[in-house]
Parts: sequence; structure tokens; C-alpha cells
Amino acid sequence: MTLSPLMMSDKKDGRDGDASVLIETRTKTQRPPLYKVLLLNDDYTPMEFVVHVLERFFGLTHAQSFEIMLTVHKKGLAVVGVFSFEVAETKVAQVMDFARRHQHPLQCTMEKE
Ligand code: TYC
Repeated sequence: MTLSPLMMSDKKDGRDGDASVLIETRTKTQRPPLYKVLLLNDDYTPMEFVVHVLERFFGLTHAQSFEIMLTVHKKGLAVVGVFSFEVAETKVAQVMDFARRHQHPLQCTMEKE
């Protein structure tokens, strides 16, 4: 910050005897919290359906989708992506609605990172 001429002292001795005190303020940048979207395994949802869901709602390639589907199948769950609260909520709702409409028990949830 620079001092404008108006803020400078008029005195000839060079001292700032008036109220020209500069207070530095620190702006802490707050990042919004992020949420993990998780896909859970079950015994009935077809593998191809899960791959299709990952391609359709998460913009993943077929290869990426197949890999994540296999991770869920083997480990029980996997993180599909990390998003803002609103985007994560929307993805979960889209997956759950799509699975229900196709009568598959697929579960998708979110949790704070
Ligand atoms: N376990 C399922 C099967 O053998 C496949 C599957 C994978 C289901 C991932 C859900 O999130 C899931 N057909």
C-alpha cells in the first residue's frame, strides 16, 4: 500500500506525528469443503451397468470405468470422484435414480473428505 499525499504529515521535520498508521490486514482464503462420491458393491447389479453409470455420470472413459467397477467388485467400494457438496449431491441422486429406474440395487453415497 502507498501513502497518498493527503495522508502524509505537513510537518517539515519529516516525522509523521498524525494518524497515518497503516494496519495490514491478512485475508485467509477459505477453500470450500470437498466430498468423495463412493460406489458400493452388491451381488446383483450387472458389471456392464456399473461401467455404463461411471461413463455416463462421471465422464470417465470405458477403461477408467471398468477399472473402478472392478475395484468396487473386489474391495467392496471405491471413490469415484471428489466434488463440491452440490455437485456430489447431484451425482449421487442421478446414480441412485438411474439404478432404481433399472431395478438394480446399486448404492452410491457421499462423505466429507
Ligand atoms: N458385484 C457385481 C457383480 O458381480 C458387480 C458390481 C460392481 C456391482 C460394482 C456394484 O458398485 C458395483 N455383478
